[in-house]
Amino acid sequence: MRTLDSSTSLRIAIQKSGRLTDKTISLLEGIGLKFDDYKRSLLVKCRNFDVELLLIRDDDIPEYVEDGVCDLGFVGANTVAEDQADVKILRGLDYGVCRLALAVPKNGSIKTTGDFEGKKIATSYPVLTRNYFEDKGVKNVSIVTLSGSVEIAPRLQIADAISDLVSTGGTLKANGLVELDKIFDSETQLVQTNKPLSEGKQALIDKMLQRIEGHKTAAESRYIMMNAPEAAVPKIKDLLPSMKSPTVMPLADDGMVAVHTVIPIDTFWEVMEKLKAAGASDIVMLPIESMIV
Ligand code: PRT
Ligand code: ZN
Repeated sequence: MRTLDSSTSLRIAIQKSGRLTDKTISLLEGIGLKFDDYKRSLLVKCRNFDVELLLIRDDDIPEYVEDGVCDLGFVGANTVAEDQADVKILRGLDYGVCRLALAVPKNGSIKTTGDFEGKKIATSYPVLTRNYFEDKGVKNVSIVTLSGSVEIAPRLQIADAISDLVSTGGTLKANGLVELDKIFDSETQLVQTNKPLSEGKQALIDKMLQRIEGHKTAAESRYIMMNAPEAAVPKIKDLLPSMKSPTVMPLADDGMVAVHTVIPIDTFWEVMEKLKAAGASDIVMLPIESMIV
């Protein structure tokens, strides 16, 4: 284990190969960090920042960050919570979204949480599962800890029910299981070590956080352009849920203008129909790479 903060590079732990890998890399690239082939090496230097990536199993990330071996980590909230890791959660990132859920055989005898008294439950998340039953006041539950293929445990009669991560629900369905309750909501988190960091590293982390915020805002926004009669501009301005006043530019045709602005993506279709009714035409929506408001 390295001496704390002896390295000048900001070291970031990410999952080597799994559900979070590509999205984490594309987020890092999206905020301007450049890497050479990250699939071939365990430790990858960033080409344009004093950053290096350590590619490891997701289960190891909370501990590496807690111990200060890595300064930052991108990892599921489920893993951080299960490990009860002593790390600082900087922010949630809306990918790797899933939930830890309690599931039972479809036509079995367990219908409510109270029915778990004296039952066996298979899971890879013994801590979160035990906490859940303690909170519900169900004391007599045996937890069978499995590292994978948890969904098959009831059919093998290893357990009466399971608690496992669910995203689409397809795996539960395919195994004749139904969700009874949600134990924990999860998404990917950016976590930081609680060990002291140099000013330089902290400044780099702050810069990354600001860029992540800009990247997220950009992903949720669209650049919208339209043409309209000058007389329609006041009405169009009222309709636009833009963050700033729109740009209005004269067109070659007399009395016509172009209106440009940025709007939240979820308002686009509703707003577009109203803009058209207000006299706008040639409405174009474009994705935005990144933005700092
Ligand atoms: O090798 P390593 O240990 O790094 O990887 P891993 O196999 O432990 O993890 P991986 O890549 O499967 O998952 C990494 C992280 O992705 C998890 O810790 C969660 O934070 C997040 N995540 C998001 C999920 C899912 N969605 C998910 N659906 N992790 C696992 N699943 C599994 C679940 O366990 C079940 O088997 O997918 C199945 C259910 O999916 P649905 O869509 O059928 O409901
Ligand atoms: Zn894992």
